[in-house]
Amino acid sequence: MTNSGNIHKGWFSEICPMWEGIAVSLKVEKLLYSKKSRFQQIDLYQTRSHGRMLVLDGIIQLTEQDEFSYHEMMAHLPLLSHPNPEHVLVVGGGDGGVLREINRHDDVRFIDFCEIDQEVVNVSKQFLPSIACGFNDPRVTVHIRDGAAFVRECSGCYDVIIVDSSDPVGPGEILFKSQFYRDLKHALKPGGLIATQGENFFLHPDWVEKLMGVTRSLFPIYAYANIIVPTYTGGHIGICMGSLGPKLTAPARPVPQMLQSQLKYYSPEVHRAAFVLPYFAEKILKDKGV
Ligand code: SPM
Repeated sequence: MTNSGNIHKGWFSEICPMWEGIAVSLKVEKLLYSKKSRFQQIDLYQTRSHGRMLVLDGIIQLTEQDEFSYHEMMAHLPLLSHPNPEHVLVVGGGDGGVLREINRHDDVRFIDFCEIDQEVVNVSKQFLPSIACGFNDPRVTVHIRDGAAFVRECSGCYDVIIVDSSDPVGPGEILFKSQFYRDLKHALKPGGLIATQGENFFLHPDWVEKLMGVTRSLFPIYAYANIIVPTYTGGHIGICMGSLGPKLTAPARPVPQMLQSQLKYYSPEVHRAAFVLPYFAEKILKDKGV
């Protein structure tokens, strides 16, 4: 089995200098796809226990077994925090998982989807059909280009912007800069809100502090939510949220029964609970004025 380098005796390990000394490992049975695109190394594995797994530059982006937790929360927390989200932008998330979840909302009328790497979309459509199933929805316009540049050109366009980035190494790095957050704010309609991939407070308290510090400096309402994702190193990941109006920590409206019946992770109770952080994480944010 050839690969991006982190295979030993049939086990893939996610080894990364950003989380030195710790790695998630999955037993893999077959490498289904492996190619370097213009932007990154893309690998797609069949795992023993977690279905198929998408890996970019050696970092796990999703497994079929637990992708629902991240994708549901990245989409439904912001969309259900907004009273009437009609215009939505997704930056990143070329696998289509967040898009699939947004499409479940009948009240959303227009979705711009901006991903830098066409190859990630192609591979996901080919190998992850249950995830990359939303691209043909008539409400969706796909833009294959740099998300930071796309956002910079928008002014007052969106009710909700969701940034499903990889980690701040490689092509995702620019999506963690303060200027990008300023551009996100500028791209919102009055009363709009953003949700961005917010890293992990066990492994990266410095990143969480930085992202929440920027969010706090720009938005009158801000909050950090927590999601359990067993196959991300550290076992969880956060969402940084900033709002120009709606409160974030509870749903703004009832969850339609049809929507709830399709979900496995999100519920109104989980929405509220996601913002309750362990004492040390709360303290990190408070001590830094966040
Ligand atoms: N649609 C799936 C894309 C996933 N985007 C987030 C990936 C983050 C992976 N690394 C998490 C490591 C936690 N330190």
